[in-house]
Amino acid sequence: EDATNYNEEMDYNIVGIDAGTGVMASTEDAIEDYDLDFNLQSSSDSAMAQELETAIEDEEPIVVTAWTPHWKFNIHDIKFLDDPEGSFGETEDIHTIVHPDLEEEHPEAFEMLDNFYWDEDDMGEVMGLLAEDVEPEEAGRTWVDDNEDMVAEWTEGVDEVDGENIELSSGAWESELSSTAVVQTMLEDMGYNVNVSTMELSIMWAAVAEGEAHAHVAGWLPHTAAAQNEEYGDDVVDLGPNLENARIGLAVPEYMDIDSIEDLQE
Ligand code: PBE
Repeated sequence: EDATNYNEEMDYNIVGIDAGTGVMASTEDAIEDYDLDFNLQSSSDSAMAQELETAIEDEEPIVVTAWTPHWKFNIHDIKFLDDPEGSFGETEDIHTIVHPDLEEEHPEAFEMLDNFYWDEDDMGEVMGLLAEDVEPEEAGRTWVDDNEDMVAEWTEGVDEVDGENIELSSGAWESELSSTAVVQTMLEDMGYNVNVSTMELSIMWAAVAEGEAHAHVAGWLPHTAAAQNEEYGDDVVDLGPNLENARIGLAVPEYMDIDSIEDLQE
């Protein structure tokens, strides 16, 4: 079976997530860069995962927008397609982004957020719970209770507070729901009242820049959120990576006999 056959079977369709995300913008770029005869269908993280699951059950071809960390890479045999044109950038890091006043107004929260740093396996444990339909708050609590040593490192020497309010902005992607839930639990254990709002990517950045939120832990840089960083970067403080080696791209099931985005060309 060659790539052309797959394309017809897939109805020349790439299964995407919510419009406005970096991975969707990069997929539009890829369609141009590789001159692909494909439509990009927008949906949501969970709807895309559902379509992927159905295709895999039936061993049908499918191309999805993808990123790691994501639980679907642990549960399914799927692979990134090579991207020789670099439409999706290189591997990148997920940064913690805070409002410029946070350090002065809530120094304890600032310090903990500055210390927050984990890896793909840690995040994978929380995402695994979410994939089993555990609510984010409960998943965050479970992870914090199970990882006292790491938590102690992030809060070493940091004072507790008495009921100050902290607003976190987040996206509704499993990776961000996981990191945000852990940070929320940590802040609550320090004595904060924490409110989490999920919103679309640009709004999430704008909320921190405009002071409606104190922080988000979802800054995929330098590539995925390049446009948002360009627009809001001067009005926020970047506390650096909280997770390294993240990646976005297009992915297909292992049973598909293609390896590169170029194989989707006619
Ligand atoms: N993501 C997860 C988002 C940001 C976090 C990679 C799906 C995106 O902008 O593409």
